[in-house]
Amino acid sequence: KTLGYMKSAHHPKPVGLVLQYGTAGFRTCAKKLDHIMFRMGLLATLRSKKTKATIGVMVTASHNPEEDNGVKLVDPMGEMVTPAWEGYATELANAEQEGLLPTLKDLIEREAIDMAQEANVFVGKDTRCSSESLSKAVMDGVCALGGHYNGLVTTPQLHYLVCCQNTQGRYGEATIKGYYQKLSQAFIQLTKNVPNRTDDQKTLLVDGANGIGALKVSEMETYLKKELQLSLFNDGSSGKLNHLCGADFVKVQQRAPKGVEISAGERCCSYDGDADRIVYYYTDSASRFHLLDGDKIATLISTYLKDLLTQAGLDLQIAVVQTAYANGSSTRYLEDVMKVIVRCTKTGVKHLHHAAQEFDIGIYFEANGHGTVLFSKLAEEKIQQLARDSNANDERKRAAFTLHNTINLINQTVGDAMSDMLLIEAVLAIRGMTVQQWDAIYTDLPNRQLKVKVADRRVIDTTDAERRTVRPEGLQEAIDLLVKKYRRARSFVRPSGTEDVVRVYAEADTQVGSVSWHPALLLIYV
Ligand code: 16G
Ligand code: ZN
Repeated sequence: KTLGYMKSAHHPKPVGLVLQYGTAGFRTCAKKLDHIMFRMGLLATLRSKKTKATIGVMVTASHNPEEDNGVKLVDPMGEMVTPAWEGYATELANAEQEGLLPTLKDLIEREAIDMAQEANVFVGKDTRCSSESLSKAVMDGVCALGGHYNGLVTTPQLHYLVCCQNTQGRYGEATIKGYYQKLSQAFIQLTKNVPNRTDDQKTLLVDGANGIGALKVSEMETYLKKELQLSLFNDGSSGKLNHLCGADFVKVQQRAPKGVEISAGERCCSYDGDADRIVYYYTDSASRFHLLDGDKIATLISTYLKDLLTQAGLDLQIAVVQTAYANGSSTRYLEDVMKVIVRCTKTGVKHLHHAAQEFDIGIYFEANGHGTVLFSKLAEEKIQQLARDSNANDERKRAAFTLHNTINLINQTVGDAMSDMLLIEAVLAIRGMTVQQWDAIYTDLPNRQLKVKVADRRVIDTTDAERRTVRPEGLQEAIDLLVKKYRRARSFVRPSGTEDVVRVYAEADTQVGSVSWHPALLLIYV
């Protein structure tokens, strides 16, 4: 009763419907999600009692179409919920109506949850039509005493709020205003002494994907005191969410979004539907489109941080974490030219985040534009110490201050389009770089991404961070044979974690090479 379980009859589960807590939580067409939302409210309450901390629940389907929705849980430090609880989420979601109470009881017993413990849950939602009623369904599941309805927030804002709440304000003030203040102050500190910042450098075009990011970035703009001036497109006033716009569209289609008036050479960026991804781009004077994706962002940021560490004379280890989708040129540049450690993990933020935590400074980005930088406790302490050290010379101290402000500008809980945007803008300003110069750091290998519908995508099993298949037999050998024919070629096949499809990726040093293997090949094996 204390769980608000009694309301479950208002949120009945369609008999036989089975859903899984996947890479990004539950995600499907919004109509199927009411009972899932209610049950995630219940589960978040239990997780809160178990951890004795505030837990987050975000209602969004990110870059998916407007008709879809989804939900994911946020753990106390603002990170993704642990794998064991992902399993509980799936169990709870799939229990038929009469099995719900026994499943809950079983879970409470297994985790030895003290039901007298107070609970606190932060609930946020994106701008989808369905998010209104679905977030209310979550609140119905949250124990009436312990819920806080945050309303419209970006996904990274919710992660930030949860983290602040559980660290007694050490990470920042647990309000949206606190978020804007923290980021904008750091940005202004970083850019205020940059000589000769031109108007061009202060202006940026933003494609808000007609989503929550558009709403929130215009709220933030006033805090930036004209140090960055945004021309906002796809602000949600007329266009449809993620439709022909947004970071996912731009990355996959490799072309500019609809609704953005872009002139040659202008710097633009696109957010996705919940503002946890960002990609940059521009068109050149020959109207050619240039994309600066997560790999280019990771390279820019690591160059910047590496130089600052050198200036500060700090011996801290830097690593970049990527996935199989990282362009081969970026990996080569990072390893051979920059000489930083590069790690590759499976797709999905939680895997990258986890790997990045192993280093003093872990920069992680998926090629699709989701990413952030993590600083270890030790790294933060060393930087603070140097900034306060009266014996250190000016150059070292200045570098330490810059690092300190950079840390404040970064949302370390999760990839954040608004925070990443400010960081990139600050780096370009400090280094006096144009978007073209940034783009020229290395040249992407031509690449293509396709999806193929197969009878059962689960027959494909991968290894080596999804770069090779082990099943079905013969598939990897067939890919190897084709890839061998081209220079710097690479190709892989993996089952999607969010859609019922198989994804195919290929790259090579020529366009001809990169498309030469036809995804229909897959159908012979699958
Ligand atoms: C989700 C993941 C993203 C990943 C994408 C891949 C999170 C928060 N988001 O959007 O990191 O790149 O799924 O989807 O983890 P796929 O498995 O369908 O290719
Ligand atoms: Zn997203």
